[in-house]
Amino acid sequence: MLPGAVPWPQEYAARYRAAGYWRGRTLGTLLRDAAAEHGDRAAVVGGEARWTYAELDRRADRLAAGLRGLGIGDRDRVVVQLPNVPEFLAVCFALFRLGAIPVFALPSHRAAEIGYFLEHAGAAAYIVPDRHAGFDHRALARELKARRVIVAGEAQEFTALADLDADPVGLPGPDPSDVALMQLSGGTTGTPKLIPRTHDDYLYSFRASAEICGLTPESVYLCALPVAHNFPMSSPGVFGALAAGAKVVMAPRPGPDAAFPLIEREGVTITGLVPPLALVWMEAARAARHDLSSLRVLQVGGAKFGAEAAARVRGALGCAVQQVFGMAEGLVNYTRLDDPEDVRVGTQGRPISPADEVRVVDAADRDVGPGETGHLLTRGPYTIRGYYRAEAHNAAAFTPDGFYRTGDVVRRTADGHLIVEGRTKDQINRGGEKIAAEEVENHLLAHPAVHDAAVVAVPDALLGERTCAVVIPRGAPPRAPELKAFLRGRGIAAYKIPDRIEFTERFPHTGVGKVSKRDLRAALARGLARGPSVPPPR
Ligand code: AMP
Ligand code: DBH
Repeated sequence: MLPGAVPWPQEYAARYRAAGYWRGRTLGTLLRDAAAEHGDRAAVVGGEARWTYAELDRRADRLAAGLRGLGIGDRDRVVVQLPNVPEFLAVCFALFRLGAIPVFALPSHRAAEIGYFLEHAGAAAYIVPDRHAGFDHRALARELKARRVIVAGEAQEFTALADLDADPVGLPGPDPSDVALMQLSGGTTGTPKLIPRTHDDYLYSFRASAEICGLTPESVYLCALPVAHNFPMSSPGVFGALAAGAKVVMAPRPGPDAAFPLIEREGVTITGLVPPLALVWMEAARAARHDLSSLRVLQVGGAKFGAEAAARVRGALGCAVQQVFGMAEGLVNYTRLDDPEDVRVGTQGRPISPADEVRVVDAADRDVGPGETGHLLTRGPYTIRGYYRAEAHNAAAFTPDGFYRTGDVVRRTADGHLIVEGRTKDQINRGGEKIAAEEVENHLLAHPAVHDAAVVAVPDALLGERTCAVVIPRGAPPRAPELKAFLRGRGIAAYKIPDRIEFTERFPHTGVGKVSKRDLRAALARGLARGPSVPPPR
């Protein structure tokens, strides 16, 4: 196991192998097998490219040889920050075959996040597009003085991905029980956490997901969300689609303008969206000039999709809704396509695996009864036992017997379906994008006119939640736009910039003297927004 990753205890590993969940295969061989079976069929479509399975397999091999020529090899971490392009898949499979470990950054991440990933992962290389969504990723690479920058596109002084093309070489391939890739956690602390997923566990999660979602070689999966997210990557996502011999269509943007024409042209059968996008799609479909009739399943997850909205999917888009409640740490719940209407609309589903252990507990970790609300703990064949290089944090984020404390508050129905009721983690879920309050607070505290800061969620009709930063100024309060510009200057992703900034003279406190975010949210709801001279109501 990669040093810094936490393995499953022997007895659990043995159990998961014996049950056939872990099959001792690597992600690199998945594509090899698929190419042998579906060689001439389309594997991925994006931009001008349309690659068959044989073509994707060949490109992965040639790129692996090229990367090896650069000195990238077994267990090297490589930060991959690519948008939804076919090259993303070639890069992934090349790295998997080398035993190198992609660390998946989002295209929206900037200097603060990328600098941290490069450093914390001890990255050997950084793979970027030239420009994406108006941003020059080479300039960021330059600013960060990243080692071995590889550019998909115009490389300038860096290495062009297209030039990493060499005759395939025999590679021993990694150990299936070792780390294959790292996902990012939305996190709750000052720094994002890296989630090490093994070949065995990740393969199982998306193979089983593909089965639950009914994927076949005739399916067409539209990757609408940024592919680096765990949801479009593995639930069942692009990897699950490839495991099923289906076709992956890469959408450059998730909005109806880009997605609807692709659905019509490629005959898309399934896609996954976060709730705000699902609402936008449903609205746009009323006036759509495109034929969406190929669509069979709309998956919605990342944040809670309300029952009223879920009930409208069939009428608006002519397809079934599937709720997905997952986490990059592992556990994924799905409503099944043949579940009764009340389950598909009113719950967030049940786990993938019979071996997923789910506990709903009270504050003292005692199990609560069916239908009662409590904290969700989980352990299983594809849920990590620890974050990468985070020993102290792991001690709090996992129970001594290895259950992951999800920070979600749920209710479990008598027949085992989960309903998400809220969360205890100090995080904002902004339409599926997770924001750790502490991370943004730390950046705010770096401003000379900020004495203290607390970042909380405020309800929002479209996004579900938006972020509000409440600031106690030091002296004259700075202007809100100036604070936002300051945060952008700190190099954080745009989705973490608070939507709203309010000033106050003091925070409400809990009994033990911590800032009471619950009271702060309530104060905001009552209209804290009256300027810096008004203390929060008691
Ligand atoms: P992360 O750990 O950053 O991958 O984020 C996973 C978290 O997203 C979960 O623990 C939930 O808080 C939230 N989440 C994901 N899907 C749903 C859903 N369908 N309903 C409610 N919350 C969700
Ligand atoms: O929000 C998530 O992280 C998520 C949602 C749905 C996820 O990781 C997943 C499915 O796999």
